[in-house]
Amino acid sequence: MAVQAPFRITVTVTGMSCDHCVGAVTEELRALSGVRSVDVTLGTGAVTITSDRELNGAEITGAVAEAGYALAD
Ligand SMILES: [Cu+2]
Repeated sequence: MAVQAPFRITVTVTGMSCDHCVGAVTEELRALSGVRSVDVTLGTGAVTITSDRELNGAEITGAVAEAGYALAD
């Protein structure tokens, strides 16, 4: 049985200023296949994504952009 621990990555999203921003980013990231949870800390812009598969940078960047935000360098 191939049970794999969930993958977890933390990125920094710039420009979020309120709960609406958090909701938009969370919604887009949760739409990616395999994503289990998205945890956003508004004050720092830290976004931790837990998923069943390894996400690639382009899809994370794309989802964040879809919400109207960008990743910090
Ligand atoms: Cu906002």
